[in-house]
Amino acid sequence: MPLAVVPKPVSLTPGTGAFVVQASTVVSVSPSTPETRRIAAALAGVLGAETGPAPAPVSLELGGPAGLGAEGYELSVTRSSVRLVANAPAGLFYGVQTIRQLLGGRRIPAVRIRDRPRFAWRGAMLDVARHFLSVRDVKRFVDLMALYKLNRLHLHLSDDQGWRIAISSWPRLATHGGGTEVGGGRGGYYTQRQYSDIVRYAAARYVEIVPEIEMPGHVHAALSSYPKLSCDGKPTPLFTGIDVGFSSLCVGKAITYDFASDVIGELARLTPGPFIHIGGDEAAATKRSDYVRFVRRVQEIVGSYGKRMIGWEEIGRVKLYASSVVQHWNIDAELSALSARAAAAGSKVIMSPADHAYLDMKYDTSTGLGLKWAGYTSVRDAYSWEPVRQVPGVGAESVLGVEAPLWSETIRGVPRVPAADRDRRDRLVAGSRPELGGVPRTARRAGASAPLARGQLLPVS
Ligand code: TNX
Repeated sequence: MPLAVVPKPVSLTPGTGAFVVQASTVVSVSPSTPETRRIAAALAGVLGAETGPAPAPVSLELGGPAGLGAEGYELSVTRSSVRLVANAPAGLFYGVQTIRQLLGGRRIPAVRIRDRPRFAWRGAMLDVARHFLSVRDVKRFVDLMALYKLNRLHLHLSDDQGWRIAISSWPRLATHGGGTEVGGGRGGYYTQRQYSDIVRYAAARYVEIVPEIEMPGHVHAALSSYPKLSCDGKPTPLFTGIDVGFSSLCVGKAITYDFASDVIGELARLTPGPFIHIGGDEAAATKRSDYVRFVRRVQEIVGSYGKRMIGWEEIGRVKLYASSVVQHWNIDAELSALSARAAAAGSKVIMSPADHAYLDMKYDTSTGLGLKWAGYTSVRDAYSWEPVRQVPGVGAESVLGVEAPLWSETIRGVPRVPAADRDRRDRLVAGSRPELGGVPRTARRAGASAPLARGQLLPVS
């Protein structure tokens, strides 16, 4: 069987035999810094080995060819040694993830791997608005992202059904707006302390958190919390269905911009990464001219806090800063053209085509969970698409990377994925084909992968 490393490394040459980890095996790292020691300790934890001084049979080293970049690595496994070289700690970390994927029992098959990512942005998205996910579930997801070398976790923190992050200046957003979810469950929200805990946990795994607050549509939970944000000002109950496109902030009211600025300001302070995602999709209840006016204003607000704005591709209707980023998702050519428009004006594009990258699309007619509005998506469809040939006019120079969104209308927590679906996915994982190019159905695979099933989390402190 070929060695299954996902995503496919730049080069992989199998050797003969395997390195067998012994109880006495030592993992060394040089230079030894707090950051590199953490990575070495994580590997030692995975192998059931100890860390110790160089030279050791398993060695991690900073140095090596500059061509590896900040996230690349070279791994050489023989019967007698495992040597991992990278230019920067992130590269060592990713090399360790490759070792985790190669490890079978105590054996690491002999191999030479040279690897560096094709895309800077390797994302996944969790919709914690439609169904809330606990901090622990989010951390488990981060661990699985790390296993597949993903480095951006986009959190969809608000939608019609729920508001999931505490905002001190508008407390009812979370206390009222976080009070339920699709189907009428309890919902929930993250305190700012919990959000910061997620940010730190992710950072230790080289994953940057990208927070999204939806505007000007997908805002029913906010309007129900503060009716003055709507044009008619009338109180409304929370919403637990799955319709879209019916709610809008009142673009003509001054208070709308106080709200946007307060929320974005608090999130910007809590988020070390450079991006704030403002949603911007499916604003069917907002007049087109209002939409353009609103997003332009919000772009200025995001900039005033020193952050860069990301929005779903509908924001391509607006004159964007070159630093703003557009996220392609539509399967409709006319809407996709908005990404091309933004790219032509200098913005970068994240590729999340719904018919390839959406983790909530069913595999086929027998899939229990998920939706099918973008069609059924097999693992092959999800793995073998070409990100720089998705949208005419959005070529390699404009593609920042790829992201797989997991919308949660039908998803209620990671552990509750039915066993039948899990088994099916385990088989798919077992049969995975590293020689296929493109982008893996990462989180789908990840959700089923052995490390989660065994309950093994990545031991990075
Ligand atoms: C479209 S993708 C949406 C979401 C839904 C998703 C379900 C996007 C920007 N909007 O509101 O959850 O489809 O697949």
